[in-house]
Amino acid sequence: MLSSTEFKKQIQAMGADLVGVAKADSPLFQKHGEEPEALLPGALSLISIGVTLNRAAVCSGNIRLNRYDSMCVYERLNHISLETIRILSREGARAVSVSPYLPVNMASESKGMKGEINHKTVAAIAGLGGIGLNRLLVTTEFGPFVRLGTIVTDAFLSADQPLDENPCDQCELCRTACPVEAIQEDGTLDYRACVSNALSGGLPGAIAIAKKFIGADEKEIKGAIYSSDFWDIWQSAVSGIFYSCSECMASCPIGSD
Ligand code: B12
Repeated sequence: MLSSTEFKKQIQAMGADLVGVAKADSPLFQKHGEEPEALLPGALSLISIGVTLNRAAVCSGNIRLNRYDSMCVYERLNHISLETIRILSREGARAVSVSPYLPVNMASESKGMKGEINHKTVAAIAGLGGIGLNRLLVTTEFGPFVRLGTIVTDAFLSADQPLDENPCDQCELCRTACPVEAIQEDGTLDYRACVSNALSGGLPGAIAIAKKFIGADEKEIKGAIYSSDFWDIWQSAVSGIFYSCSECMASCPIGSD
């Protein structure tokens, strides 16, 4: 039988900055459109893991420093998830980890806009932070400067509680900072606006370039192939990191000293 406290310490020792546990049957999952049981029949617990981003890199205004930081953080999350599953397996439990970003379901209904499970929702239920106006998980210690992972297991672990108070104080700096005004007053996100800006180096950018080939002459095709946008998409494809914007995160003052 695993002790939750000891287990969390083990996960922290692997490099996690935040760890929390949510009960798979918490009514909050259903309320926010999540179904842990669909990922692992018999699921009892979800382990939420946060690894901090480097605020200096995210706020640098240099997208390559920002992306490289994310690459490293995702590698750490992958490593922690794999090792956590191995520990659980040795204890006789089953577990699956949900990718921190890709792969996601690209099928027509969600079109890549919905994770296998939403890590922010799991993290909020596991008490890591609250959902901020910027629509990110905002923690007391590090603000939104964390990337998240989730492990679903049939091991019973004692659960943490959601925070009583949301660390986001609705200061609106994220709303003002968003270059495409995607954050609405009521806290909803204009996904279309965010995607076209934040994913210009990803699939939406690739589709925009592919469309330029339709009915184009040789000169226009060459123009598209030799454009910096096309080359950036190639770079994103080989590195696996394609976000071009983090302004809603970079503008958040929470957790800075
Ligand atoms: C699809 C996706 C996107 C989409 C959609 C964004 C979104 N709001 O979900 C796009 C491409 C626009 C996007 C952009 C970004 N993303 Co993104 N994205 C994802 C991905 C792959 C799935 C998220 C998902 O399922 N969304 C579905 C929609 C419906 O969820 P939602 O808008 O958040 O709304 C739900 C919750 O907020 C919840 N909820 C609302 N209030 C409350 C209150 C409580 C108490 C609870 C429990 C739940 C809850 O209910 C809502 C309805 O289901 C996740 C990885 C993952 N598997 O979770 C990363 C992820 C959410 N992205 C992340 C980041 C950092 C970004 C960007 C900053 C880009 C960047 N530089 O990396 C921007 C930020 C945009 C923004 N302000 O939201 C991080 C967030 C980390 C954090 N601290 O929160 C994640 C978790 C990746 C990771 N592993 O860390 N992303």
